Amino acid sequence: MTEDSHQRIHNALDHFKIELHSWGFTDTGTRFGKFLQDGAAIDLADKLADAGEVHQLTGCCPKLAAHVLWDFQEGLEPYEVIALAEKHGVEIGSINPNLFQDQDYRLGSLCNSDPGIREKASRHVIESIKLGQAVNSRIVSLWMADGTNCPGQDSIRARKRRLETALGGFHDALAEDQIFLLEYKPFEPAFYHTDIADWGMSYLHAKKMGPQAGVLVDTGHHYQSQKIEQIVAWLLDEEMLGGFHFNDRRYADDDLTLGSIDPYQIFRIFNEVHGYAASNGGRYPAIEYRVDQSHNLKPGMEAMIETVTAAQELYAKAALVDHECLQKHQEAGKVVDAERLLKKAFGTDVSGPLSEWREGRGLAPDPFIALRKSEYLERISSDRKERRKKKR
Ligand code: PSV
Ligand code: MN
Repeated sequence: MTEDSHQRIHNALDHFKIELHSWGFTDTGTRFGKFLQDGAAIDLADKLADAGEVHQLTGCCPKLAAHVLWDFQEGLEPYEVIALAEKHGVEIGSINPNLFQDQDYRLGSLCNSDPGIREKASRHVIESIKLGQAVNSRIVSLWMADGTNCPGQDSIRARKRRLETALGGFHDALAEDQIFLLEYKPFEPAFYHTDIADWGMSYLHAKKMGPQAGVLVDTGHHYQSQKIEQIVAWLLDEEMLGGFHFNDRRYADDDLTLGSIDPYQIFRIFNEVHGYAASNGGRYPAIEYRVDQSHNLKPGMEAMIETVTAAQELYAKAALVDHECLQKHQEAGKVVDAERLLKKAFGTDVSGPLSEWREGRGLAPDPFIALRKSEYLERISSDRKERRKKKR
């Protein structure tokens, strides 16, 4: 590998930070049930400890995303949450309001035809924005389960307008340094229509909200065979790409480990990001990268490190594409040469420069092996098993 390639990889890794998700360290499952693990996190302190350990091993995960109703119900004051995060060497990342669990939301939250329920949902989002400010988080990330299950159930246009009104109010509540990310998803739990079903709907709502709103692309939230990199390219070109949720999928929103099914898809997405920088004088877009997976069978810690290292590897490979050369091939109509440039970068073994980058920061060359060698997994398994026993 040339010196230039090494440098490209190191430069890319220097700015590539990945936020972890608190629920990735807990027991999760499907609607058919959960398989419990001794080492699964019990409370926010455990989740922060796990995140801190992943950050220590990888050097690139300084923040933990929190889901308001799943993480902040322990009577902890915001200053205590900040102190707890600090103790584990991380910060609170995106704040995720929860508009899908309450019985009142059977027919929707912000899109519900009942003004009282819309008001309740709006209040929760505003409180989440304030909570974010109190715990020094810069990001509010909203996904809504709103939608309908049968044709005719509600007016799609009326729901769109109800949502638009609510979102405008959220933008007004943001602090100057806060951003609001709007996530889309085509189906589930609503199975006829979803109120924010695709990137275009997210884009339109975010655009109308104001300059601090952007679109969040969850890599699992697309129909089969959709070209996510095209969506990413368009959002980048419109300066509207706010963030990613990383996971992989085979059928629907499967929440599998990033790159475990189609790593080339993730590479092509990252290629668009590097391409944007190449055509903007080296300026990278301000994107919030985050994991959003369901580790149903894998131990959360191991799955998290696998994900982070897979993301780094694919980001590094994509950094190898020479965009000046690519542009020349594209303009000359050299179809095969252009594609070969991408394939060559994807096929490059980047493990050497990755290990060197880690060693340069005093980290172990392979975080996964370092985790297995450490006593952390045994310690959390026996400690949390005991605490669960006592709780019963
Ligand atoms: C919805 O499927 C989603 O992707 C949203 O980001 C939620 O907040 C998250 O999953 C919950 O797991
Ligand atoms: Mn998501």
